[in-house]
Amino acid sequence: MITTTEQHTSEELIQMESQHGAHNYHPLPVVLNKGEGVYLWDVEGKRYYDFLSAYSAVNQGHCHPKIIGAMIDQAQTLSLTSRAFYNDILGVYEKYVTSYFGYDKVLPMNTGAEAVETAIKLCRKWGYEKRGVAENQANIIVCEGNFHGRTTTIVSFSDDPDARKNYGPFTPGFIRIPYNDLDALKAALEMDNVVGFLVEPIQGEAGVFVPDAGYLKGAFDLCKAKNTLFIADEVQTGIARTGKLLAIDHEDVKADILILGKALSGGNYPVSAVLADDEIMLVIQPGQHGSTFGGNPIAAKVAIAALEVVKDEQLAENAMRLGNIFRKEMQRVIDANDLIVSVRGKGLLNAIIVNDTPDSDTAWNICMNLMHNGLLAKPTHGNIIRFAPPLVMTEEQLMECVAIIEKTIVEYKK
Ligand code: IF1
Repeated sequence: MITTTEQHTSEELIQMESQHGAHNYHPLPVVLNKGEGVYLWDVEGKRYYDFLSAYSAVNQGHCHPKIIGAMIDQAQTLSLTSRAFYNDILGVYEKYVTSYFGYDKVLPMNTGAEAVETAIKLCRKWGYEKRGVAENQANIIVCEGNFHGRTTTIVSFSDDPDARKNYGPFTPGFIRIPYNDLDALKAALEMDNVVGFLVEPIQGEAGVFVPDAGYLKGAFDLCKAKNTLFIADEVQTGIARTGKLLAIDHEDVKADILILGKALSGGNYPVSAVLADDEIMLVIQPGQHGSTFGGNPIAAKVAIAALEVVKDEQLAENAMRLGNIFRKEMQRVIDANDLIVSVRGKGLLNAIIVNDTPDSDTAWNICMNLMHNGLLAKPTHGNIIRFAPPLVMTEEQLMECVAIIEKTIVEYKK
């Protein structure tokens, strides 16, 4: 009889997941039971550096005491009222987060995909009610290689076969163009009924594709010229990850609709948000959108604490400084080894490109060896390994991680 309090080995726990859980992931064979700051521990007590940060959700480090404290306090006081009634924390959070990012209003949701869906609905509704687009004719431009979540509408405009195969029929109303191509965007903006452009400032899942300098500003200006909403999906690139509070801050772009998630709670609770000014946000009136947990008291309290940590501990500045050191060190390793072709990224959102085909298992094998050497990372697509440690990392810890990566690359045997 298995009880939840018994100690289990990694193998037992992996087998339990295989037997009782859906097979929608293929995790690295490590079973974690503790996290603190930049460190994770497995059930056998081995310590690792976390170089994924739960896909940039744990920017503030695992189990940050200030955030956990806020969560415990609120959980012991009032966890959920639903939006059928008011409570004493949501308004305080809404005032805090709209001032923090510079918008009139916020629509609170839970997951990143829910926030993306909310932004799509908001943009379409704005198109019909403010731009006079004929009903059901709105188009939103998206990019090849996009990742915005996994709902049926979102995968409708994905070009990743794994993300969309056999999930049809798909939602219409999306135009896909090449990423980092202003001419393609300019042409698409000439099409009928285009109401928005949804874009990741850096394409995370596609392999940390950093667009050319000026792309985001150029795209924003093209959208403004055509009275089209610029929608920034900062679920992964936001909250100081790329060395600025938002990745679009690198080009002084203010999105018409801003989408946040993941590290908005420091990875401690599902919290996402859509921010916009009144002219856009107020097209949604009572009864026209919602969520049971959206904006709940725990989410609100946790998000305030998580955002305070970003400022108090200057996480954007740290990410900028350590990111520059990391890419310089990786380039030194690349110049001395054929196994890795290049490194790219911004702040502490980086990736290395492995010198093998995308369908090879070399990137996976390197991650397995990194795991044995005490660092956890995972390939994105094929031959690309994403490196995204918590932003609370010190330079000394970063240099230890560089040494682990270098040792793993130097010692790698095919
Ligand atoms: C998985 C990827 C990353 C996101 C952007 C919205 C969402 C995500 C830019 C949706 C979520 C997560 C989803 C998770 C793994 C991870 C991921 F590999 F899937 F693509 F980070 F790159 N916009 N990304 O990156 O947010 O609904 O998940 O809260 O699905 O495996 P969510």
